[in-house]
Amino acid sequence: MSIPAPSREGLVVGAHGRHVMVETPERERVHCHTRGKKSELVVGDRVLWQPAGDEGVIDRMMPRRNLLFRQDEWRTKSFAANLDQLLVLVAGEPMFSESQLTRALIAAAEAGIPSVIGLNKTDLPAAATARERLAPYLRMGVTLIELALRTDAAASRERLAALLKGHTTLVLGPSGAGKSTLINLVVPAAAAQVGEISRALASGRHTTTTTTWYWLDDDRSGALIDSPGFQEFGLRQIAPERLAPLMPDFAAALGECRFHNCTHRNEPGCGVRAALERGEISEYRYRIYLELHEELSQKRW
Ligand SMILES: Nc1nc2c(ncn2[C@@H]2O[C@H](COP(=O)(O)OP(=O)(O)O)[C@@H](O)[C@H]2O)c(=O)[nH]1
Ligand SMILES: [Mg+2]
Ligand SMILES: [Zn+2]
Repeated sequence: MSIPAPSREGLVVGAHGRHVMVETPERERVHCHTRGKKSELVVGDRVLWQPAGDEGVIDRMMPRRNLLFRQDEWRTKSFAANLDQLLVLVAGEPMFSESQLTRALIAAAEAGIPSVIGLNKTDLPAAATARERLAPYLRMGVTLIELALRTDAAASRERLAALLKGHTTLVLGPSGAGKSTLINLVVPAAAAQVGEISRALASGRHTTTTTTWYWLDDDRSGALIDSPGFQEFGLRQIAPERLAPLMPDFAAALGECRFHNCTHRNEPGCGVRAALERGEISEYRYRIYLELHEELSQKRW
């Protein structure tokens, strides 16, 4: 009678279908498979696995601390699990979409993950407009760090080091904001780290289309996760009445609403609308709220 080998611990640093790259506490990387047809595993997951020849088989996933995901009408897409923080990287050129930024912040708030906004390309004139657009976010307590990743690399690296040290950080942002520049600036041998995973998982030539884990240094005292999918940021997982509590500027005004089930659209005695009148909630944020409320109130299938 053979005794089953004890399970070993591991961290998911790459996932592609049923193929999962697991890193062991001894820093070995093992190509693992999941038993089922589909894998729920995402980068950042902790797992128990068993060796099977040169490769491994996943036994199970450890409980998650959190999971950041997006959900549209048709499907759910996960970014990563067990995150300490989200860094949303934006720029004035190309000018970021405030709606996308808001969606990311709401999804992170729902998942219980703190967010930081990084404004890149502060060397460009368009940064002034970007700063104005970001003012409401600063007022509501979001941390903003200013960066010029290409033109002032040294100062940017220093600011990022303080933010990233000892944490697992997911970086999201629109195309062109400077995510690749950021990763190449703070991750030693970034190309090598991603190459190794994508070769093993055969996840295609387009390495940026998959979520990637990067250690910040040899001590593994922190990690960055680069993930695509900022564009279509569906929030269907959130009930419409959960929206306002997840938006800090709205949440601050909720106590003033006359009706406890106020939707903040046209009810009398609405604290949110009063805050809007007083300029404490920006018109743009209010418009995004109405849009999202409408979107999330549509029939679910
Ligand atoms: N002017 C300026 N350009 C930058 C800065 N950082 C990155 N870029 C440029 O912005 C473009 C997009 O950067 P990239 O890192 O590829 O963005 P990604 O699409 O988010 O990965 C590249 O041409 C970069 O050289 C910066 O601080 N200032
Ligand atoms: Mg890129
Ligand atoms: Zn209200």
